[in-house]
Amino acid sequence: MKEKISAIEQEITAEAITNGEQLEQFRIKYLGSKGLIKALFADLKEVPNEQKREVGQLLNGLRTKAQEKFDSQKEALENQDQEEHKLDVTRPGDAIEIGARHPLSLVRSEIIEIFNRIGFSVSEGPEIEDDWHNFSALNFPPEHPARDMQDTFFIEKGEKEMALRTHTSSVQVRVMENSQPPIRTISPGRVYRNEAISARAHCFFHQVEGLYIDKDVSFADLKQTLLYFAKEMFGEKAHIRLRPSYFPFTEPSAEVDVSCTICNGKGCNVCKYTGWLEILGCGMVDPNVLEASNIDSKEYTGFAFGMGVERIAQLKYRVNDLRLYSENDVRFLKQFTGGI
Ligand code: 2U9
Repeated sequence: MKEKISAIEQEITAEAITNGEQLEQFRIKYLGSKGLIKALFADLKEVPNEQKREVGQLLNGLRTKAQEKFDSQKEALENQDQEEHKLDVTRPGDAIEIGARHPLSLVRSEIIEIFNRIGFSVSEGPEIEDDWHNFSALNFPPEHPARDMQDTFFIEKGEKEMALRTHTSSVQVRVMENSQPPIRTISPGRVYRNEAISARAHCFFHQVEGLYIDKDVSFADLKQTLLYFAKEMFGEKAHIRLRPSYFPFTEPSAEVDVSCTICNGKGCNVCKYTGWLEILGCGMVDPNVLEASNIDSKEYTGFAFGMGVERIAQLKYRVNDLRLYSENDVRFLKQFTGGI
């Protein structure tokens, strides 16, 4: 028995432990419930009584030695592990790529800031609209082609037929219904049209529409407001011209061109040698539209305008394909300044 104890003691001293796996094998072999030391303790009953005390002390010493080796090796391995995974703060850091704001978001913010400076607030509203707010309240006759399936995405929502809004004028109808003049607001937002997707058309795009209603609002007020906008957006040298047009919700109506920002009106391939670029539509709010939202058209007049954010961004950044705005190609998105 004494020889066995001595042999195991030497074995323990010689045991090399360099990893967690070996440490566990050591524990099982010597300290486990089916290990060598446990077995020796079981054999103690065979030892003659006069030697029991001495052998028992030797066995206790053996167990302590195995336990101490186990504990010290465990600690050494843990320290080694920590050393290997220590953070080296002197290493050069990994660069984090900084994103860029989407060009439409940049232009939308710029338009909002320009109109905020002259007292226009921002109004928002639902993208799923009823016929009244998208068409009827805006003086669209029942048979107007814009209501057609070709132009509008209709949705069945409960009992009522609804549609994806085709313009943000619907938001302004809601503003008129819920407040009385003076009203001076712009409504930016996404709108939907049932069109085949191409470089020049998309099934959704973004608008900013404006509405100003008060006593004595005139066409001259409209013209000056739009000239201010054009100069702020395209530079001090910008001029505008208005061409007569037609919209159901405004009378009279006009389309607005800005002098070409590339050639300053001399003529180039961007403006197709006309010197002008179309940027928005506008007009005096039709009295029928005021009355439909309970605003007295004898007391109040108003002007309205609408522009496509994609169109303004296209002129500002020379984007020649509308699809680029929604394809999320980082090579395109990285080109616009403005940070996050
Ligand atoms: C109310 C009354 C009238 C908003 C207007 C336009 C003219 C216009 C187009 C520009 C390019 C739409 O994005 S586009 O395709 N818009 O030409 N929008 S006047 O008139 C309103 C708005 C609200 C209550």
